[in-house]
Amino acid sequence: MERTLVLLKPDAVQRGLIGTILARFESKGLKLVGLKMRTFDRALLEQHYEVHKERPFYASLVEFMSSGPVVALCLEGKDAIAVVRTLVGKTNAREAAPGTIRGDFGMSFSNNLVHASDGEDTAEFELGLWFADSAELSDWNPADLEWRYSVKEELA
Ligand code: 3AN
Repeated sequence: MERTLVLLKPDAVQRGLIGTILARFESKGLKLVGLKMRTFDRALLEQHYEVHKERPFYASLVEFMSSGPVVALCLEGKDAIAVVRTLVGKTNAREAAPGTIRGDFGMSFSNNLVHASDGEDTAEFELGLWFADSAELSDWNPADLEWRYSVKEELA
C-alpha cells in the first residue's frame, strides 16, 4: 500500500468544495488516514514548494497557499500516488479532462483546487513535512477492504 499527500487549496475551501472533492477520493476506494485544516505558515509552504523556487510563479503560489485555510489529507491505497494524480487531472484546470477534479470544477492554472504528490520520493518528503507527527495519521482497516481489492490478486 502507498500513501500520498493531497492539499485542498484555499480556492477549494472558499468555493465550498471540500466535501465534493473528498467524496471523489473516498468513493474511489482510497483510505483516508490523515485530515487537518488550518492556515499554514509561509515557512512550511516555502519548504513544500522548494522545487519551484526559481519559477516565476513561486512567490505568488506561496502567498496564495498561505492566504487562508487549506485541508491536508493523507490517502492510502494500492498505487495511491498515481491513482490520485489521475483523479486530479492536468495542472491547467482549463485543459484538464472532464471527469477529473480539476476538469470538472476548475477554470484556472494557479487556482487549481488540489495539490497531489507526484512520485514516491515527493510523497515521502511531503508527508514528512505536513504530517511530521505520525500520531496525526490513523492506522485503521476499512471493513470492506476485501471488497475494494481482490484478496487473491492484490491483498496476498
Ligand atoms: P501539479 O500541482 O499539477 O503537480 P506543479 O507541481 O507543476 O503542478 O505546480 C505546482 C503548482 O504551481 C500548481 N498546482 C499551480 O498552482 C502552480 N503552477 C504551476 N505552473 C504554473 C504556471 N505556469 N502558472 C501559474 N501557476 C502555476
